[in-house]
Amino acid sequence: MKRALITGITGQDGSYLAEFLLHQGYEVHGIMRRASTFNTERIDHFYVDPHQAGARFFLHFGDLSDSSQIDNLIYNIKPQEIYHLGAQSHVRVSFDIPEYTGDVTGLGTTRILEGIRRSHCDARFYQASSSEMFGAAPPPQDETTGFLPRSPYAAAKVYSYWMTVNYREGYGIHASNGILFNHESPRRGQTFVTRKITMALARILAGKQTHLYLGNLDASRDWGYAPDYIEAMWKILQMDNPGDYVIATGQTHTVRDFLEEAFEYAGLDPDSHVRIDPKYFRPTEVDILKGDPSRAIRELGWEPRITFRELVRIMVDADMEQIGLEPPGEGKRILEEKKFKWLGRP
Ligand code: NAP
Ligand code: F7E
Repeated sequence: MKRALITGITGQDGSYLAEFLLHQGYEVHGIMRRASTFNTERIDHFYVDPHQAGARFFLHFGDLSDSSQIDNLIYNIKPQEIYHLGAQSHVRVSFDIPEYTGDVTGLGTTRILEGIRRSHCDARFYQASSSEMFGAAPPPQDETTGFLPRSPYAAAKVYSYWMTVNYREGYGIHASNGILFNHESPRRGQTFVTRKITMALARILAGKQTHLYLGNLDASRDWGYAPDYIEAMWKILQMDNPGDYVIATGQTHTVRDFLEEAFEYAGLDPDSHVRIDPKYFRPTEVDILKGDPSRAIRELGWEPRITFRELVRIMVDADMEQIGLEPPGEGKRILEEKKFKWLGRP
């Protein structure tokens, strides 16, 4: 039985990946912060008592700022695959806490890579690199595009990207970067713009909120569906040789497009409810991201299955249902059709 170790297990991607790997027959170990005891909502539905016979899911306390515990966990668990997804992942917040972001999102990666090197463990390593690293580089962005980071978050991810490449080339570690463009879902954190929109929409429909305050509506992002992208992470680590892959849909839409698509689907007029608040603007913005996933399609045999329009419907349906409303239902139907067999709940 293969053993995987996941950092960021309580996050959007960590929760989906754990579910996917358990479905593939893996033993899954996740690292969570002490504070995450109260933030296990995304993994509660597949948590089983680790003392139960045949249990394959184990949680361990740890923090990316604490190398001794990371070393212990890697040494004791001896995983065959490590998916490093933990990070201070919010771009806007990284301007407020740049030093912390550098420590956790940047140096945290080095702590894991050093743990692998020092323990002589032959784990394959996946680094959660980001399209934010491209920053101001004109689209379309692929594996050959130079990085022009536009935030402390992006700069920390560029550092982690290069540390991953250096440990691969210097020490022969099977270390890969998945350069993932924005991917969203009903499990997306509530302060990222897509989820902020779909949650506010549901709350407005339920009469719990009247207005939604947003920042720059003109930014364009290449938005995909998180469970699609989780499968790409796994495929990257199954390759005989490590490498770096752009994972994207190849389509780009503005924040305004997302807003209008969501409100129209739910039968509301955004102009009556949306207001602009300058506090959500960033000191430096990434204007447009549009990935070229040709290499992943060619070498990994990976392709996104959910379109932008479908993603919006999946997210609106889920948030309406969560607040106790009857959703239009197209999103639920799309998920049933596309059959992500390993998905316990959206
Ligand atoms: P997320 O929902 O924000 O999850 C981040 C995870 O990291 C959470 O489990 C969080 O734990 C954990 N974490 C934060 N600080 C930590 C620390 N000091 N020590 C240990 N764990 C810590 O992020 P996501 O959307 O799943 O993204 C996963 C990874 O992919 C991140 O590295 C992100 O930067 C990167 N990425 C995301 C996207 C995207 O569009 N989603 C695109 C490209 C790359 P708590 O629950 O305790 O907060
Ligand atoms: O912003 C604009 C904002 O915070 C998207 C992370 O997962 O993806 C994510 O980073 C756009 C930006 O995601 C609001 O200015 C307008 O242009 O949802 P976001 P992000 O910054 O693209 C990348 C790939 C990652 O790696 C990151 O970890 O939307 N925007 N109004 C707003 N954004 C937010 N959050 N809130 C607003 O009110």
